[in-house]
Amino acid sequence: MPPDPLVKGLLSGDRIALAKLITDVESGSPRASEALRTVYARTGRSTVVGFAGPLGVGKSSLISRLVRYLRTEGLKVGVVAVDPSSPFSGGAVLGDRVRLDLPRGDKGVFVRSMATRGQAGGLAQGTRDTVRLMEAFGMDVVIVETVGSGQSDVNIRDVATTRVVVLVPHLGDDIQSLKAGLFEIADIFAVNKSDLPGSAEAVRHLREMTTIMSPRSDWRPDVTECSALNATGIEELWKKIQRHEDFVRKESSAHQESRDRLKKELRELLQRKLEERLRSMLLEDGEVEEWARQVEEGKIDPYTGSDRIVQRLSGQGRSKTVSRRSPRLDKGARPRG
Ligand SMILES: Nc1nc2c(ncn2[C@@H]2O[C@H](COP(=O)(O)OP(=O)(O)OP(=O)(O)O)[C@@H](O)[C@H]2O)c(=O)[nH]1
Ligand SMILES: [Mg+2]
Repeated sequence: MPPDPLVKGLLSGDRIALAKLITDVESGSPRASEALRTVYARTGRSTVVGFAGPLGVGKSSLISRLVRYLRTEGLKVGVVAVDPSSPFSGGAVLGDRVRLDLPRGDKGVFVRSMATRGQAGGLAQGTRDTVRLMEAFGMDVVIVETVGSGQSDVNIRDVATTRVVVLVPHLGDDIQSLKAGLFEIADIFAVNKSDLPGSAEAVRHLREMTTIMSPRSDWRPDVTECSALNATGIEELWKKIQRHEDFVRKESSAHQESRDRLKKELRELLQRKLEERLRSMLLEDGEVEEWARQVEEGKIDPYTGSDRIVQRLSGQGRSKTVSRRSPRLDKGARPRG
């Protein structure tokens, strides 16, 4: 098959091709999976940074500052803003929430929003795929913004190699309730709004907690202070991100994490593909359809019905031709396998 011109465009830095392929990913078009297969070998080399944290702590503002800083360093940056609560994708509603403040017309930056609706393959997979397309496009850094602390549809652990959890001074009770979840995902804590009082104390408190909490790997979460408002601490944040990226490249515990990420992705993809297969068989396979009907009509119990269907799907008891005619189920008799 000749290579898709869109893929060629993507690899040669055509922004329209990138945008179109992301739309294909969202709609679950077969062209998207083909494109991803083609470019997969070119992915996995960019720095992928996830930003999470409670509502309104300044994630988008901080990302905007970081992107501007990275641009002065000559790095190309992609941003994926994930919003599970928004029903719209790429439209005005999400645009409001993301609020990225970036220079217009900069060809070295590409921003894309993702919402639940319109995600044929699920939000997590849509995010993974979009990150990969941005990597293949040639972005040095890809930043993913998610809401919440990882309990949302997209856990940034699944998509990013370095996870920044953004907090603000005086999170109060929040920090207690979030503690466990946050420590599970954070490689770096960024205490934003350091222009407000209480920042140094929050940093001290978090540092103490990082020494008490048992680490999930050899990495102890780093704590840093910044203000997106005043543009302070941004370079420091980037240095900490790089320090973690160096760690990831060297440590075997981090390699294990990357294996686990791929294992999880494979499981999720398999689940989705098998579900699709099941759905089409429920509609098209006469035998499966008949077992289903027998259950619905109360002629056989759902336990037996589901066992028979699984046997059928896994090829046991498969008849040579798929018949629209049902297996004979005499009333009251146990169906045959
Ligand atoms: N004082 C102060 N305000 C800030 C700072 N950073 C962001 N803000 C303000 O905090 C509010 C929320 O900022 P966003 O960047 O939209 O926060 P967010 O975490 O992306 O918000 P959601 O995506 O809705 O969860 C805005 O009014 C910002 O102007 C900061 O460093 N200092
Ligand atoms: Mg935001």
